[in-house]
Amino acid sequence: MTLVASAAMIDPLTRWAEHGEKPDFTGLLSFAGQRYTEDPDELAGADVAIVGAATDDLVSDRPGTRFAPRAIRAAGCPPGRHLSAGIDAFAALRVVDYGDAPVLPGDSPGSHAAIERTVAEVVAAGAIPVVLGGDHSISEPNMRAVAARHGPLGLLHLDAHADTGTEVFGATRSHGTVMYRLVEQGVVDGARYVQIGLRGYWPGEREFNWQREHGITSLFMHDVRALSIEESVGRAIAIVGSGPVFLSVDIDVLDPSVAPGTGTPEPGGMGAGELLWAVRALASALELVGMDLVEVIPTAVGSADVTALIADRIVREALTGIALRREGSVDD
Ligand SMILES: [Mn+2]
Repeated sequence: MTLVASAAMIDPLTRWAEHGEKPDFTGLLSFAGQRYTEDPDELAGADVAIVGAATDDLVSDRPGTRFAPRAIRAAGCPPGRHLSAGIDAFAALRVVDYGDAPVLPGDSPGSHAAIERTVAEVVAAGAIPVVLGGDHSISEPNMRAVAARHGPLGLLHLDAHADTGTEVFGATRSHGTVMYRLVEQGVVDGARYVQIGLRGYWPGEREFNWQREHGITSLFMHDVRALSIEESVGRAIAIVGSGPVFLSVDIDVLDPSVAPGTGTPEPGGMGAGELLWAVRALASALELVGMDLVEVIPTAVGSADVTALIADRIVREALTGIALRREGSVDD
């Protein structure tokens, strides 16, 4: 007799239900212990679906973000009430872990197509896709799938790097060209695109001139220090305005002392408290239609990994912000 896989949804918390809580280290590895399915029909009624995009073929420096979706899930903890925001996002929202897109090592066009198809299934169900990268190039299929439904997107891009190169070492498809491509394709509206946290030595005048021509706003890390994170986020919200917005968080916006597990680290970045607050505030103030969190390279297994741990918390702040917004309250 052959066992046939059923498409039923699995709730990893069920076996521990009588105890009220599942220990972090055991049970099916799903984001925050949420229900897991790979069946698009089971997405009906979901508010948010987590998708892994475990591919890193297009990086310009250190690889390893293919290991991040599993590591971020392993770094998680069960749901609970946010002590500052006063809400449990997992009680307020129906969050489903939709598994990983069927990526293939060494085939970045095939992997990107798989990510676009998987995210399109989430979007078709009316849920917000939250995609765990992967290198930053995965934002291209992710945002293309979201924009196919919502039209040109506003973009909040938190990153040490602008990612608006036309090529990196001659490659036009790269984690360093993704935002250039998305604006040129009309997926992102330059006038509603704000970058926060840029620093270091790249890109150059040519790229920044192109950004100015497209009305893109850059809040450099030195601007964030001078203005405060609160004022920076306030300005970004005013520029992006109403209408569909995508939030793209590159973990390297954080200082490498906070999140050392990333491919192109740049000293002088944000602190954890600043970024976690910013993500929640943005998600509660804006009409978020999609998100990704990219460039996490796990350096240890499970909750021992400091970078995967903060990656989990970044997604939780976004979910808490979305839950606050649906309740009608804005985080300040
Ligand atoms: Mn990036």
